[in-house]
Amino acid sequence: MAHDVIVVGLGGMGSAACWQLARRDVRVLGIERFDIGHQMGSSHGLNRIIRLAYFEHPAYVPLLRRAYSLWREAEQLSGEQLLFVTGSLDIGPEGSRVVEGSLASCAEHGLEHALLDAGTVHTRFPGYRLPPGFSAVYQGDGGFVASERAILAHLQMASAAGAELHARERVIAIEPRAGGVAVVTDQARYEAGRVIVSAGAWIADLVPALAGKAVPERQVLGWFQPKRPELFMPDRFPVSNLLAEEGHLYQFPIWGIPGFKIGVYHHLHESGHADALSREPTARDEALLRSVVGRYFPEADGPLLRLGVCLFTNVEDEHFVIDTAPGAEEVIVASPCSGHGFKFASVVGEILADIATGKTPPFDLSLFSLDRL
Ligand code: PYC
Repeated sequence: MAHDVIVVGLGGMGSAACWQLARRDVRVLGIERFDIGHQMGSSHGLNRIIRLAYFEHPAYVPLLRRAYSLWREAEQLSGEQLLFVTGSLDIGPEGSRVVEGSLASCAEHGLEHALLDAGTVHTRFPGYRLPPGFSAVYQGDGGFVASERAILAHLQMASAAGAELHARERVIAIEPRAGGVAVVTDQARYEAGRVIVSAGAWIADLVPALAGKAVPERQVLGWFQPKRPELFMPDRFPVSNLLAEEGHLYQFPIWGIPGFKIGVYHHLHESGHADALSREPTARDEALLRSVVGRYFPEADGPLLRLGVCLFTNVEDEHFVIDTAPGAEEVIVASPCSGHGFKFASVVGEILADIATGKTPPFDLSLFSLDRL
């Protein structure tokens, strides 16, 4: 066998796994169906939020702490800044699951934070204009990860440590067999001891246990040139997620291009096979984004600079899947992250490398088991 581990899909999780394996002197082959650093999946659009006061569940906080350390280590070793700290706001109507969930994570893990009312948010961060009755949990460690840069940094480090990387090669089948696995692509057949399937929105094509359970969804992102750009710079505008009546919004300060960035989780509920979902933004997409910019971020409501489409891969309870495939310990499954996974890529890569090398990861992963689905 030429390789110990094959990694299928070189997005956030797969690129981190390649690096974590290669640095352990594991013979790793990474295979990507598109180009390295492509725009068809879930990691493009410059950056992704990272936040510690995790409203989704307090069990994510220990993983986040390790993710922060690993992002910093990757920065040191690659010479690229990957993590930008701006503070974060978890915003919603008082008593909503976003605010209460964020407070629960802060309480359980002793995170320094402040609970702010709508007026105080506006005074401290004037780019925000929240309706009365909304509140926000401010946590100073939040910020964003430069997602496209991070994938390239991971792969550069993986390559320097000996990983073999293939792009424009599509995996057609994964065949577990005694003592290993065969990975069949449109170009070749490879044998390895283990395979990590981090194929994002295409994962259900390769892992039968996820068929009908990991469902890709189209998401639209927009960048708008603020009327007052100074209010949307990283030192004055924390990243945030905002549970509003129009949907669950998320936003970033100006970075990379001169625009304030906003998206809406579960945008227009457009789900289907990843190959069938349109990557073309429409006038309807722009209209939805503009309506929420005007309402909650009026000083950002200037000319449109860019629209983009990316994919979430959702499971019913919106928690991750990190597990081995049923009846096939050599097939390690990760990456249907229901749209909130990128920030964890650094630690999930390490966890995947642990599992692939027979080491028990130092985290409780029961929330992420496949059989709960
Ligand atoms: O996890 O903060 C997040 C996020 C924003 C958009 C999608 N996920």
